[in-house]
Amino acid sequence: MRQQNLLMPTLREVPSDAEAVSHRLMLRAGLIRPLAAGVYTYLPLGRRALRKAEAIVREEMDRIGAQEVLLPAMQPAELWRESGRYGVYGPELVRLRDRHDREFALGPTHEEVVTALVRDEISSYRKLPLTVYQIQTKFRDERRPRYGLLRGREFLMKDAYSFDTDWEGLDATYRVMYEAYHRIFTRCGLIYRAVEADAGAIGGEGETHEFMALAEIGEDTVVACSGCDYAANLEKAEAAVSQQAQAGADEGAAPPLERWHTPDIRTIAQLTELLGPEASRLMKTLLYVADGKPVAVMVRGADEVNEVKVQRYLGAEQLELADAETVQTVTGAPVGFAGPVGLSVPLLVDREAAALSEGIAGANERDYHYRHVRPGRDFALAHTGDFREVRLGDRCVRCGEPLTLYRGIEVGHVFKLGTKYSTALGARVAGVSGTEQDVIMGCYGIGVSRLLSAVLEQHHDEQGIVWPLSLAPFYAHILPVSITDNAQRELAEELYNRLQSLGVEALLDDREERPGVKFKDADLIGLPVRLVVGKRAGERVVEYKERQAPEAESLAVEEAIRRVLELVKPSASFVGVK
Ligand code: 9G3
Repeated sequence: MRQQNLLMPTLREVPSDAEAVSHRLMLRAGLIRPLAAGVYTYLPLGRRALRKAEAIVREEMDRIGAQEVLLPAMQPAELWRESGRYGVYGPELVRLRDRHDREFALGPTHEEVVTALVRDEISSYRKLPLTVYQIQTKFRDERRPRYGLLRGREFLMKDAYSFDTDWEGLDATYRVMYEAYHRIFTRCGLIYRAVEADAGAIGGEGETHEFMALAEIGEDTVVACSGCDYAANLEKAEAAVSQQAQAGADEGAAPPLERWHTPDIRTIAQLTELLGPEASRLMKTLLYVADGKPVAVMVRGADEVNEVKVQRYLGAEQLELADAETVQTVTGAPVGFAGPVGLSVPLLVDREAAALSEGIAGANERDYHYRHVRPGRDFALAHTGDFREVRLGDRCVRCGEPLTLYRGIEVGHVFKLGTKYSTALGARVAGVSGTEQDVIMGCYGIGVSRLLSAVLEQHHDEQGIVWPLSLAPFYAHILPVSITDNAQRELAEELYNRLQSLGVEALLDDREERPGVKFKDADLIGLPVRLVVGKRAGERVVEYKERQAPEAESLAVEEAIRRVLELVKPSASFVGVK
């Protein structure tokens, strides 16, 4: 490709509304342009990199025998009504009416569509197991699209769906898909972790894992053990129970409950300040509304409530913090004085808080707390469990070693769905014995466009993008220092033609620009290797520099070509995999 013609509008200035480094780089290097919030145009460089990511995904899906299909984006609302999800998703589900006023959704995912396909086309167990996949644009009207392709409203996803006749079959399919995901993310040059996850609204009856690319900008938090391979999304992660909680509340009698006048002490911080070392005995009670019903959750003062764990325990569809008015109504006191004693709503107590022999808690009365609150004596321990958020300093539930926490970008998510959709939509097969049975499903997603952003979050430096070979839009960047110098232009053209004919995708910077501009742009778009044709063109000597090498090397053009092939060939041919 000749750069003079290439549609690659680079920017010197960093767009102010782009907070993520990958978003800034994609805008500056001319990979994407915004059309609307969370809606992007892929310019040639961005499209080429996206195609490389697709090719890797496609190859690994084909390798495990998944069959590529292309499902419609326009989905009849009836399907979503049959699955019961039409009402579950609010404004995030893009809805439209066709010319006959029939209701449709623009597909955010395709469980309903693909289950209906299997229902209509497959009736015998002999056709199973079956896995189909697509690489297709999804629509989710995010309230706050941000960080460029990291959270868009229209994005590219590979979504696969598996259909088995029994759970053992699903377990096998899941494992094969899981391994394929490892190959995909490794080939994309990502640093990532597979973590145990929470199935969230998709439901499903089995395990689920997320593939998290490590990046500070990531919206997810990963908990990983330093001593074993335990790793989980913070939403689901659990820590070892503390010694004290293991020992259980010591049976020693606690002093009697004592009301304590605490005028205008409303926050845990103020209480912690006031209590000094006694703050370790703080009992923090928060009021929530779960599917419209108030519920209280108590954790120790220094802990945070893990709302996903609470929601899962309650089996609630919706869970949100109670507003001030509800707190007043339920506890009889304004926010800041809620406590477990005398509560009229269900109380979930984290096992670490339940293990306190005595504690300080709100008295459910303005300006009053209780001291010497004893779990089990002063309030019932009807619901104790793991309701706290894991935090730094906790120990691994498996091996007891310290846990570490870091930010991650969810680039993949695999689920064992079970029969949630096949039962709802009637996808059944006649089993071996002729009995009808609902097919057992799994679903497996990769955010292909999000993957590009995750790669750039991990592969850049001060000067710009540093493409991993596998995703680079071009491999070799040929820069004649002066395009008006005949010797330089001719040698650059020769290099360009020879590399192209050797199957190395090359970009020739044939612009009449100052050398400094060419070098800056080359560093910004970050192709793997740069070949500069300068003053020594007459001797057929060029400068060879890999994007991350500190220095360039002067090489005879034949040697330079050999080095490019050595660097690029193994990854340039997708067809054969070693
Ligand atoms: C919706 C809307 C947003 C959604 C969903 C449905 C996420 C929804 C979960 C999944 C599960 C898997 C197959 C590929 C891998 C992920 N956001 N999910 O179901 F209507 Cl508006 O998509 N689907």
